[in-house]
Amino acid sequence: MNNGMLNTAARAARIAGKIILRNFEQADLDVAEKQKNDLVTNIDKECEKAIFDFIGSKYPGHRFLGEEGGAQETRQAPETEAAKTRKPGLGKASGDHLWIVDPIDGTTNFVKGIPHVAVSIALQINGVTELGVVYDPIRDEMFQALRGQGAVLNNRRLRVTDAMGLDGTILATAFPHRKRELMDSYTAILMRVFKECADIRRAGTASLDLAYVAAGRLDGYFELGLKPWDMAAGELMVREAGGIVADFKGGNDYMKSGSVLCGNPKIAKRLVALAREDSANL
Ligand code: 2AM
Ligand code: CA
Repeated sequence: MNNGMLNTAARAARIAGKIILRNFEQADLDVAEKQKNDLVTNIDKECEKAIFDFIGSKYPGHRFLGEEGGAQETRQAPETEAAKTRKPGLGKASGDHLWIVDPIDGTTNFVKGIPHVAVSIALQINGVTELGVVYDPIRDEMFQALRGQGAVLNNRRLRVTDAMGLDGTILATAFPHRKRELMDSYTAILMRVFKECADIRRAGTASLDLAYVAAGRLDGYFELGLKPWDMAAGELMVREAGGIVADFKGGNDYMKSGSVLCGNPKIAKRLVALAREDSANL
């Protein structure tokens, strides 16, 4: 892993960001429902292709997991001429590089013309997230994280807040719109949390919720039913900004379970304490 890969991720995110801006609030969007209450547009697909093509041209042989490419499906990057003629045994086999991409996080916001969307790109090497970028094209904010080297927003170093407990904090969350059967557990947790904090935001773009926690704009965040592409980049960002990311039981299983909470160590600990009781099926 190197800064070149982080730069590639950021450049790919800007390419997608331009496509998003060009199509924001345009009337001719082609909107389809992937499943109930889960939208995809022709622009999500165009952005994903642009990201895959750009990264694939730099790193042939890397694999991709994109929201619009199907959850189970990974795609081989298009091979360059150089890669086709490369002799076996030369260079490191690169099948262990997996780019996890959400081309438009906040598609529902995008469709409704709500200016709160992001491009999220992470790279895992041998299953470890090494870098993440979350790009907000509307505000031109580029959040970037490199494992072990911190997180930045447009070159400013990020740090989670120093809240000592939930009292006075502003948190973010989202309703389990993809998993409505979890609504009762979720509501129970939400009410316990709300009693202790100052207020809660629900903005609809998970990657930005995570990036905002990293940036200290929010004190914490919790949500369930997330997919890997919603959180892969943002969760690294929170950790690199000094935060803790956990599942609702306090473990590390959030990428698999989709239940995630975060904040500084004190906030994360308190959120786990409030979530644990209802976390049996989360
Ligand atoms: P998406 O736009 O990439 O699908 C987690 O909340 C994620 O679910 C969000 O980052 C967003 O990702 C999607 N999402 C948020 N609110 C939603 C809603 N009301 N309906 C459908 N998808 C939503
Ligand atoms: Ca998306």
